[in-house]
Amino acid sequence: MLDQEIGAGTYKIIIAGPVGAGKTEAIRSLSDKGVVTTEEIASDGVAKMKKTTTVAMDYGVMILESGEQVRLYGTPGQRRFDFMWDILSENALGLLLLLNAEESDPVGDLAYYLESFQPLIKGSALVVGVTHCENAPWDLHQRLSDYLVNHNVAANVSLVDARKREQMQNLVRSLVYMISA
Ligand SMILES: Nc1nc2c(ncn2[C@@H]2O[C@H](COP(=O)(O)OP(=O)(O)OP(=O)(O)O)[C@@H](O)[C@H]2O)c(=O)[nH]1
Ligand SMILES: [Mg+2]
Repeated sequence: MLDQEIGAGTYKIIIAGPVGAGKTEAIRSLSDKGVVTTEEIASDGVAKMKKTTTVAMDYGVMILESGEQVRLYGTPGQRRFDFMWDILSENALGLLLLLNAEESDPVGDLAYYLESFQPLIKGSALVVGVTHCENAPWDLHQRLSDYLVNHNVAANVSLVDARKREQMQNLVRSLVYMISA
């Protein structure tokens, strides 16, 4: 796979979350090298939401100020491709979970992804970014943070826009900081 030669000075992190949360967009914003995407024309319910959807993975590389590389692996949001989640998670050091504030139940989505990625989260670090926040309910950030605290998960929640490179860089930097702490 693409992570064959992972060694000192490289971090592998996973970007996961529901359809349309902005995982592919985040990798495009973050990557300092050409990105690999596997986007196909969306069908079924997803087509109502957006034109294309990730069917296998996204890949990009962010270079830190230290020269270290962060290899970014984006998962497909659609649950019918969830077999890719475990495959991509192998040897990963952290999870950047993107939630979409415009979904009907972002706290339910958080619960679902904590459960689905439990093996990765248990042995690594987690940060949560909430996208599409323009019209988010005022208490969404608090409800997500409370859920994490109540379930003994150490992770920060940030409101972000996946199209904004600097905001996404800050999320990745905080994840790398947690990994190396
Ligand atoms: N308004 C707004 N649009 C965003 C934000 N983040 C991402 N988008 C847009 O949302 C759309 C969907 O983003 P994608 O990156 O394709 O979503 P994805 O998470 O990869 O979705 P799947 O591959 O289907 O799982 C794109 O048009 C993005 O530009 C945000 O914070 N605000
Ligand atoms: Mg995608």
